[in-house]
Amino acid sequence: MAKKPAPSKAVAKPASTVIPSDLAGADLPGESPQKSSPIPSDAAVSLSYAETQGPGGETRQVAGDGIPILTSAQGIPVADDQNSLKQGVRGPTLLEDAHFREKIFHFDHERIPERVVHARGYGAHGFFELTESLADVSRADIFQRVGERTPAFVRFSTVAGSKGSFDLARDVRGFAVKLYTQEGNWDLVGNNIPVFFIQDAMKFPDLVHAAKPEPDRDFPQAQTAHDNFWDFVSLSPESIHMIMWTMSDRAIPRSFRTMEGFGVHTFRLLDAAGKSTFVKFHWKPKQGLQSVAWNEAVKINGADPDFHRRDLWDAINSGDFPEWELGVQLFDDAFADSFDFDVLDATKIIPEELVPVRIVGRLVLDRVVDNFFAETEQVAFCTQNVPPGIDFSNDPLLQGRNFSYLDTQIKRLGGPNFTHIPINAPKCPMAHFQQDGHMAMRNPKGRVNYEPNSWGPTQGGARENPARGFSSFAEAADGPKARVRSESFADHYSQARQFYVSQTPIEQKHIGDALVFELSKVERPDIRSRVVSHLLNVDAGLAATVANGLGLPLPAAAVAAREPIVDLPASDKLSIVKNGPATFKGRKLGLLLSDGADAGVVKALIKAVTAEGAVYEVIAPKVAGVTLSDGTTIAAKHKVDGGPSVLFDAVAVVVSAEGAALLALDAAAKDFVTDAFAHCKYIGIGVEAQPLFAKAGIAEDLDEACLPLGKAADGKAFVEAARALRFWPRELKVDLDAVG
Ligand code: HDD
Repeated sequence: MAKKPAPSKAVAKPASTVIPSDLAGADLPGESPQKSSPIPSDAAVSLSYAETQGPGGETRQVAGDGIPILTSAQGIPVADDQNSLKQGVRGPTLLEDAHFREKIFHFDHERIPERVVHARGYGAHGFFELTESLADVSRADIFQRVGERTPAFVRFSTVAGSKGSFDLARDVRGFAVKLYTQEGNWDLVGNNIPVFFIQDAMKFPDLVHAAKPEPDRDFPQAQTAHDNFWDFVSLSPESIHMIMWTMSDRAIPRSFRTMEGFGVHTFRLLDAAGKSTFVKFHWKPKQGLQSVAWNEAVKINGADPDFHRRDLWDAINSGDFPEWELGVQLFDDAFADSFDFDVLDATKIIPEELVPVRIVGRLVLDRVVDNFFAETEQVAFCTQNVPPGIDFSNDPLLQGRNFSYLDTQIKRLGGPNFTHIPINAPKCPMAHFQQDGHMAMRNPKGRVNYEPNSWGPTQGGARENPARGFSSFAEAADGPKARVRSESFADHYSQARQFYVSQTPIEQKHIGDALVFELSKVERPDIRSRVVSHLLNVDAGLAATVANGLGLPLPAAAVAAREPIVDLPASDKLSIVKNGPATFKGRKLGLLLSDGADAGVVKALIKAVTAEGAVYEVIAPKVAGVTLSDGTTIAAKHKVDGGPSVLFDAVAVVVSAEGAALLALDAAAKDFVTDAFAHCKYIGIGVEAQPLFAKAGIAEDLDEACLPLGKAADGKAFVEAARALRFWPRELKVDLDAVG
């Protein structure tokens, strides 16, 4: 039994309020205790306390000493937030303790259900600016006035992992954009891949069940490298085109900022007369496309599971605002009828060579969220949110989504009033007669809550407007009611092949490597073999590589529902490498330093990196930093084992002879250089750094992407070389799969 405290302690107030004396009463940012007079004119109340504003502009009660007073959610000032109310010093806690009960009750309810897919996401605010009018084809207000800006919120996400999973999963990325237009919210809920796994929404629960952790064991988390996923794929040939994309480096992007976004489905634009033009939406990153290497992704997940969200947060906060162009592919019925595939089939693209992408605007993300939960977690995207001038096609995947998203938001956010949450509320005027329900925050005022009514425009409220209101394309539909898949959806391999042949050799190698990696995690040989049987319909070389990588006899090709077209032309736009950036701007250099490092070289390198519009982070034996050869000190961002090279686009090692000898003893420092080398990065090497490379075992292998940093001028040359981002020819020397 615990010892009874001495009586003197029992009566004294325990010293449990731990505000350091030097902070008590300090003016924290945004909390200046100046008095304001917010008393509404209709409330002749005299306050017994002063008021001040918190960081979000919220009013706070202020004590005589100027410190804001903690209150309960009911506004009742709190005397003690450290101890629950007890009967006797060591007695039971009392049910009467309203402050305790409120605090714990609220905490117990802090979580809402995570999204069933796309649970892990990260959002930011920005704007869309129209750069070319689409008034010729759409009456949508957002497309009318060049130069006009529309507020936007974007949420990027992975698909399969839970909310607490890691950013560099091999996965599709969500690219969901909410545009607060003057005629209502437009949600373009897309992905970073322009096709999808399935053609009919009926299959979505099966796809997602198969991809998520297996239900009995609840693993593997956030990965498709397991039997259930590949079993589903091997039995669903419609997914093979998407598989080519997810096994490519598109599924391991360097950053949200270096991904494309796609609306995926064919939508319609409608002009004022109701004339329809088909459209596909594209977001093209100004930063260029870039991905990481798979071995690197695996290590990033351990070193910094928040790699992508941190990258976006840092870029926006440093003023390096990511930007995408909005492109549209416009086409009419005649094109749709002549195209080799069905434009309603979400497993198909329309190559840009056939229908060029017309750039009509730009999306800029320039503000991080104030609060992750309030904004990123509570944002509710719904594919059915489209303003007048935009409409759906009959894509059966899109049609199913239009039901699913509203349903899921009601489940997730707990009721029909999720549009009252600021992140979801339109920024244009609204008027309707919907009312009540959980958490209703703005029921319409007045007596009239129905229409038609005869109370006149002021009291009676808003009226429908056939001219301005949303109208659907007057599409005629006929035919027997049936559960069918159109014959025009039957080709599953031709565009998979087109994607594969559009890749550079290194990208093709990565697709083969990814398939071998994933299928090597599949326990059942028959599933592995069935996947290869589909690959044979895509590309014989790829199928042979994968079969060889698995040590598997080549099976017979799967029977194709429709004979694949094998000579679709390659499309350069499908390659990441061919659409990479031209500069090192927005990238990050990892600079490994030691005490005594050559100050001239370090300073010149930093200057060159900064001039390029890139950033750098210093890695050092101690996080306090290093003292350079000229006596200047420079702070480090990471201690060596906390800043592995996988976190950087390129690395440089500038150390003194003693520093090199010290680091050569350290496994993390050796990993730093061997990983940078294995991941085909550009490496800058100071003159004294050689012993580290020698001890790491790569001194003999250094190639033309390992550049000397001997004099100040070398810094600029190094940064210019690193614009190429990766030196892929090296991979053929550092990877068994390249030779095996
Ligand atoms: Fe979905 C979320 C994208 C097919 C059902 N989906 C969700 C998000 C994105 C996509 C980006 C996350 C939105 C956010 O950040 O909050 N989904 C797609 C794309 C698809 C697709 C590009 C195919 C072209 N989705 C799809 C189908 C269904 C769903 C066929 C169901 C019939 N998707 C959902 C959902 C989610 C969702 C269950 C989970 C959370 C949410 O909606 O808000 O309703």
